[in-house]
Formats: sequence, structure tokens, C-alpha cells
Amino acid sequence: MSKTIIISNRLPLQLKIRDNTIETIPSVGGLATGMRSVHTHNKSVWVGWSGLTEEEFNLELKIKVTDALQKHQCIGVPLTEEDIEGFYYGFSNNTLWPLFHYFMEYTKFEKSTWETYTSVNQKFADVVLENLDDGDTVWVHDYQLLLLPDLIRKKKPGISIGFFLHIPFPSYEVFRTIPCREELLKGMLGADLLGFHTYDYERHFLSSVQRILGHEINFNNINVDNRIVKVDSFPMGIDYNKFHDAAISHNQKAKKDQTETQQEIDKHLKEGSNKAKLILSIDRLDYTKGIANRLRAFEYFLDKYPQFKGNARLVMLAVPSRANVPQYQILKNEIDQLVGSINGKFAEVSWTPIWYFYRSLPFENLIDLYTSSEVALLTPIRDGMNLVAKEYIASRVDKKGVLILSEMTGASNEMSEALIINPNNFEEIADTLKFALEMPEEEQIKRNTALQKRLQRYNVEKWANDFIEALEATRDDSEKYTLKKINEKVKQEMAVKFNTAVNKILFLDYDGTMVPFEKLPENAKPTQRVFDILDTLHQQSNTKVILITGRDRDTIQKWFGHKEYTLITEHGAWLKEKGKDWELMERVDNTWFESIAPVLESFTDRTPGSLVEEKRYSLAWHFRNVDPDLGKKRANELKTTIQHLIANHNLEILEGDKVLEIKVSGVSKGKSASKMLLEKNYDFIFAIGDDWTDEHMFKELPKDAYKVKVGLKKTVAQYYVEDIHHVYDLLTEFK
Ligand code: GDG
Repeated sequence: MSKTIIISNRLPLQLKIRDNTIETIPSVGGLATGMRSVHTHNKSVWVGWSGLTEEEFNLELKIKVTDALQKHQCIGVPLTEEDIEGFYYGFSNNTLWPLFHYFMEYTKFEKSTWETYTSVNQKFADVVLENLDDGDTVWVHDYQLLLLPDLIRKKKPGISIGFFLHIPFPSYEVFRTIPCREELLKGMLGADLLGFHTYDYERHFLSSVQRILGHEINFNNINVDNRIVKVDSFPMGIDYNKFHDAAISHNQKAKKDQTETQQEIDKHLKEGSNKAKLILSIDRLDYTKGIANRLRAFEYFLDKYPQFKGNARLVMLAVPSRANVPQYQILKNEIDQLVGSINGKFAEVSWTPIWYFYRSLPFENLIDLYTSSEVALLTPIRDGMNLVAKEYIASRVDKKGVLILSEMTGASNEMSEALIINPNNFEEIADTLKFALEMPEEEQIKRNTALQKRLQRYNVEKWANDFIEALEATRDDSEKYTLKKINEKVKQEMAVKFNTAVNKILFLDYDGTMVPFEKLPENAKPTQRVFDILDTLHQQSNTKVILITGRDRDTIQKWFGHKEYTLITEHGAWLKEKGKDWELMERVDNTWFESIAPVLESFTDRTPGSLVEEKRYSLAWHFRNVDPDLGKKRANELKTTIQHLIANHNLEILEGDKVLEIKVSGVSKGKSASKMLLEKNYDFIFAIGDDWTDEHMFKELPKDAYKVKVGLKKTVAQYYVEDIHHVYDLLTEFK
């Protein structure tokens, strides 16, 4: 039976060596917490780093470690201290983490850590490949393993690979600053499905792929070397019942069975004149979480609304994290100082404004905090999702409590009933805190009812199932494409048909079919290989070779005028037969140029990189070299403008690959191709082309014609080949 291989930097458990024995403890953190339930419910293995470096154990311990991991269906990736330094503390947490969270001032680019990152990703790939069987599904997690999908794909092209990014994907303007941007994107694109928490991260990623790698994107599908890579957003949920049920049993506990922490909390709450309300904050100690801002905002709140002194208390749990990275040490000092100075400033005998815990607490204490706090104040500067927000709501069994949440978290997109704040606006945070502390219970219940309903429905299991289902669907998609792909059998069948046919005709598109696109159209000249292929075809008996293109007559005359093949240009306006002059296939005029050309020129002036091509009977506006988004937007604008102008003329707009062409209607590759068929009774008809204008030809040619599309695009053709090299391969079979 096939299995799922989950891969993340850290395994869902950590190992500790005590007296030569191995202890396992669950890892803290969003990814581990979320995926753990998926792992235990499914047939899966989890590949990751155990938390112990190779230097830390001898052979005997190594066997014990492997056994301990195996019990939890885990497989360790052996990493050395040097690996961890360069890969984890270095490139992952000193480069990618700050950059992806928009902390460019903390982002360091170092060649040596990049090299370690690359080699450690390879180490992960090696362990995965050792344990991978055909039919398995691979699910790679997070920013430490951006290169892994492609490393696996290279060795096992047929395997189904998913990738999920747990942190934000930054805007192109930020992402473009990293030197190895191309390698990172190519690494990710080894996957069949790429998942992000929000649509914004997804669109930032697509924009980077389009601008940096120049891949064609169709909605959320990317065409990568003739594979379709799907990109989608899957907002991660939590194990709702786990938190909800734990909170129920917590609330039912008799006093004597409560945890020490709970008893302490209760004791403190009873002190002071009034029952103080608790405001909770829980995060890993990380600069992205906005902890310092939160403290300053809380100070501002107490200054602005002194009536809450003695009545409101911030309980702040900061879990130690990445303590080896200098930025985290600086942050720790800053927070220690802030807590000290705020407590010093406001404390009374029976009340301190902030309780600060710098440690990781066991799960039951987390529940103590979630259930005891009337308000949760979560103010990240940037956060991929933020599961704490969801866990807090799930733990509010009586539906009371108020969540204040930063709009910079992925979670804020789905949790609109929370009080959403800008973490940099202290005024807003202070006012919102007051509003939260005074919110009537009915309103709290109303908001939390809606939130809980959603969290319960879209829980982590649903999230994981949705992802896996979408991944399976990509397999079906690629099977759909494989059905159409020209394989050896089809190629041979075509070759036999060609050999046995009496009259043969071949329609060959030029740009994108016989030659690749160039930045400037005049540079896409035919190569010797192209001439050789066409000459060979032309020399076959009873074979008519037609080059059929949207190009202008003069260029084609210059490049192919000395040859004997038939030439059709400007989408079927002109025809040149062997030994004859150019003749018009359709009666067309170009008197309309003078009213349309100035419009195109004005768009060119405003759109850097675009150009107007004037053909004999058509005008084309090219935007291949324009910024992709601007190009699309301007093309749409131009279309609307032109549509008004041509309303009373016999003109039409043709949308090609990064080109809009205005021409007399009725002229098309399809119409001219049909005309050519009238000459004889052809029993081998073949057409090949890559873009939209070739679809006219595919539509008009008879059913039994062989119609072949170049590239994975929507088409009415019954076959496709991946690229120009495959076009050459196919055409050289006809001999
Ligand atoms: C990354 C992204 C994204 C925290 N303290 C303790 C403890 N926790 C648990 C919480 C929660 C998890 O850790 C923290 O998850 P977050 O989502 O808040 O944040 P990150 O660790 O930064 O996670 C984040 C996430 O991945 C998932 O995709 O949401 O944006 O940065 O589950 O409960 N658990 C225990 N003791 C603690 O002291 N037991």
C-alpha cells in the first residue's frame, strides 16, 4: 500500500539524551502541532531532523535513536553541527525567515550558508529517496526545504509532490532582492501542487515566478517545462476538538485536581480590589511576532486609560526560540527590559501589570491560560497564519472572550469577527483593548459562535485532506495531458500514414513552433536546422509544405523567398506558391490604418517595452517585453478602446501570445488552410502550431487531419508535443 512521506526540518518530536537513554518530547510550533494529528491518523512516515547532531551520539546511541524514531513512524536526517549552523541558523533563519517576513534589515546573504542550505536539502532528498516507493505521495513543508521538491523530482519524475509554505511569501519587490531567487523558485516548482496560507501569498509567488522565470501562468496553473504546477491557498486549521475537549475537561476539574499554574492564576486573580481580567499573549520569542510593540502598546493603554490599572493584567508567554541567532538575543534583552520598566512604572502591592513567562509550558498549562484569559492580544508584525488565535477561540467553551488580532497575520483573513488591529498603531490597540475589556457578553458570544463554527468545520484534518485531494487531482490532470501527448506509438502511426498516403499536405506555424520566441521578432531567424527539416520534407514525393504564419510578407520573403515551399503570411492574407509571385488570398484594404495606428502608438508611449508592428494588412501591438501585469492590463484597455473604434468596420482583434493584432475580419489561418485543401484530394493532412491563431486552423481542418499543439495549452487539437525540439523530432519522422 502506498504511503505519504511528510518532510519538514524538525520532526514532531525532539530527542534528549539522558544517562545514555533517549527521551522523546513533542516539538512545539505551528507546523509540528498541526501536522501531528494528520501523521497519527494516516499511513505515513515523517522525515526530518531529530534535534541531535551527528556529533552528539555514538553508534550505540544512534541505534537507540533510530529505534525511538521508528516507534513514532519517523526517520531522521543525519545532520552535523556545521550543517545546522549554516543551514538552520544561517540561511533559513538569517536569510529566508527575515526576508519572507519583510525584515529586510535583518536579512543576510552569505554564499557559505547558501551552499550549506543546498547540501542539506540534498541530504534530505537522499533520505527521502531511500524510503520512497512508486505510488507514494510526498508532502514537503516550509522554507527550510525550498529546494527539495525539485531534487526529488529530478530522481523520481513520476512521483506526486506537494509543498506547503507555512510563512508568508513576500511581494516580488522584496523577493527579487535575494541573489539565489531563481534557484529557490525552481526548487519549489519541482512540486505538482504548491500551497500557501492565503491568496495574497499565492499571488506574490505567482508574480515572482512570472517576472523572474518568465513562465506562462494561466489562472493558478504554471506551465513549467511542460508540466503543470498548481498553486492554491489552503488556510491551515487546528485540531479543534483537541483544544475544545481539553478546555471542557479543564473546566470540570475539582480544585484539588487543577494544575499548579491554574491554582496560582486563581490565587493572583483573587488579590486586589477587583477581579483582574487577564489579557493573554503567546508566541515563540520572535521579532516577527511584535512582542515589543505589544508591550509598548500596553504601556500606552495603561497611560491612556488609567482606570484599568489594577484591573487588567497582561500574561505573556514567550517560548524560547533560535537563541543562537543574534537578533533573537537582542530581542530577548529588549523584552526583558521593557517588561521590567513597565512593571516598575505601574506595579502596585497587589497588582503587577505583566506576568512574563520565558519558557515552554506543557499543553495543560496552555489550556489553563487559554481558558483563564478574557482577552487574547496577538499583534504580530507579520505571521504566516497564527494558530494561537485559533486555539484561543477553540478553548473558549462558554463562547466568552475577545480576540484582538493583527491584520498582518494570515489568520485575520478568516477571523473577521475578531477585533482586527494594525500592530503599529498604538492608539488603535489601546482603544481596542478598552473596547474588548468592556465588550458585553452577548456580543462576545455572538462573535465567537461564528468563529468557532468555522474553526470546527475547517480543522487541520480538513486542511490536510483538502491539500492531499488537490494533489491527487493534479495527478489526474497530468494523466489528461499524457493522453494527448505524442508518444512513440502515435509517432510511428503518423509516419506509416505519411508513407502510405498519396497526397500529403503539412501546415507549419513559424514562431513558437519552428523557432523559439525572441525578445525582438526580427531576431527569430530560421536556423540551418529549420531549413534542413523543411527541405527534407519538401523533397518527399507528393508532399506540399506550407509555412503558415501571422508574420509580415516582407520578412518571410527575406528569409524564405529563395525556397520552394508554399508561404502564407499575415494570417492568410498573402500566398506565395513555388516559382510564383505573392498574391492576395483575400481582398483586403488598409485604409483604416490611419485611424487605428495613432491609438496603438499612444499605448506604446505609455507602456515601456511594447511596440507596434505594421504589416501590409494588419497592425500588431506586441507586449512580450512589457512587465507581465502591466502588459495584460494595457492589452485589456487597448482591446476595449479598439472595440469601440472598429464597431463600424469590417475589422477584428486577434489575441496571440503577448500580441494583439487588428486585421480585416474573415482573414484567418483556418480560412486560408481550407482553401489550400481544395486543390487536391489530400489523404494526409497535418497541422502544427503553438498559439491561439493556430486554433482557427485546427478548427477548420477536417476531422481526420492530424492536429498538433506545441506546449500544454488549451486546444482543440487531439495531440500535443512539449516543445520545439519535439516538433523537430516529429517532423523528421516524415521521410
Ligand atoms: C509557523 C508560522 C503558522 C506555543 N507555545 C507553547 C506551545 N505553543 C504552540 C501553540 C501553537 C504553536 O505553538 C505556535 O504556532 P503559530 O502558528 O502561532 O506560530 P509559529 O510557530 O511561528 O508557526 C505561523 C504556523 O507555522 C503553521 O503554519 O501559523 O504563521 O510562523 O500551536 O499552541 N505549545 C506548548 N507549550 C508552549 O509553551 N505545548
